[in-house]
Amino acid sequence: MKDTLGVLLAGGAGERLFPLTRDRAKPAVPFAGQYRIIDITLSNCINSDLRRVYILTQYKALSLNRHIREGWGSVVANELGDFIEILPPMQRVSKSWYQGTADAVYQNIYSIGSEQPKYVLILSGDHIYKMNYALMLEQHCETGADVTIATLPISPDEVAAFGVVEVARNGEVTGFIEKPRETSVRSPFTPDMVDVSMGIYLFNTDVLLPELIRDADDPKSKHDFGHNILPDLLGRYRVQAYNFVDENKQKALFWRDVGTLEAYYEANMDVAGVSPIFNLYDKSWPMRTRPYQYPPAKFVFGEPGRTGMAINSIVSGGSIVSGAVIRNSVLSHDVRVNSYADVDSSVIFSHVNIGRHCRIRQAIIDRDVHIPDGTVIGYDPQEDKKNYFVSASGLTVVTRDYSVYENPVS
Ligand code: ADQ
Ligand code: ADP
Repeated sequence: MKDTLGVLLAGGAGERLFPLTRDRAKPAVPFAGQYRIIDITLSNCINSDLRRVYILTQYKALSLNRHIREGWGSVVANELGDFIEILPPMQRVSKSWYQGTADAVYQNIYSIGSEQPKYVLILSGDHIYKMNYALMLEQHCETGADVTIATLPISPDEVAAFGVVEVARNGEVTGFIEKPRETSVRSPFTPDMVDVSMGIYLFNTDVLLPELIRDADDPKSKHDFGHNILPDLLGRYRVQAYNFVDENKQKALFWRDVGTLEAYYEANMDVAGVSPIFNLYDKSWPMRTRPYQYPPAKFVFGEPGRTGMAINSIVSGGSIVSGAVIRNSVLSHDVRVNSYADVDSSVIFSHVNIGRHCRIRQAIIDRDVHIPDGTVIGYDPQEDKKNYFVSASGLTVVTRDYSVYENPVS
């Protein structure tokens, strides 16, 4: 891994996570209470002993920058040549903003080249999974590949959101189609499934850099890895698939692109559950984040006879649940939930105050929102639509500007 440089793409607009990405980049969206989504991939890097990582940002990066600087800047020792560092768009190569993912990497080609890595691992900032990239590198070296694409088998109904990878029995990639509406391609390893790209690519540097330059000169290109770079490699280079499956090589390991509100919500519900698929308490694969100096979470009787409690829930430091009941929910730092309130199946960000007698269900409440006493959220979608953002699947999202602060329901 010493010869590998990580390049983490963290600049997408995150439109499908709106309104949570209205004021922040998708990788900076809070996850599982005390983390940000990007912490999961960065933890994978550290756990895999990948110690040189550039993070490419572009969109609303202020809170992401702050998080990386305060949380990750000192995790690796710069004096040893290791770093986890944000590369903001510098417009060194071209005068425009990044056109696509390949352009984002191309525009940082000098910074990448100056590190002289043998391999470059391209990663995304919006995935929830535990992966040892060293195993991918091991396979890459063993097979003598020029490029290795991480893949996993999914159902054919879901291919429209992914790059479909056609793989031969020996693991060689023979076709790549970005986000087709449907496909007749099937996995050679997992019956009736389709191997798709996880958006994780390991390149020999001496293949990546010339390919990026070639793509940059192509006026017809969208400058995107999935649309242009990967399909164009086939036939010219040896491209292998790294199948992200269990030891029996049958079942896909857990991996989620949390780029939609529904996927993001489900991933939070999973970690709060009794037996989560994505276990944060797994000591063999620790998850890191920025250290916060909050006091411990506290649960107190509120009004006489009212027990403050939380079950099947994650409650982060600084929060106080006073005479309220929290079920199946995730609370970030410094949340207050007051007497007679009932919070069920919801994700509550930092510094939220939930007033007395509030009933909140299937909701995501963004940071700093003050919910007045008696507010009901998540029980009547038509009513919720008047004040908040309601997703297609019926999740209610309350953000600062949608706050009921000046428009109490009760
Ligand atoms: P998507 O995730 O839809 O598909 P994209 O929106 O390009 O692809 O995002 C990939 C990553 O790059 C994200 O982390 C995003 O934030 C970041 N990004 C996007 N535009 C960027 C820019 N201009 N500058 C910097 N970063 C940027 C991709 C692949 C599919 C694959 C899925 C798996 O294209 O083939 O199946 O990932 O989720
Ligand atoms: P996060 O919850 O992601 O940490 P921050 O509170 O750090 O978000 O916000 C990131 C930046 O965006 C801050 O400078 C903040 O002032 C700004 N910001 C957040 N919400 C709004 C808003 N509704 N209007 C204008 N600026 C905002």
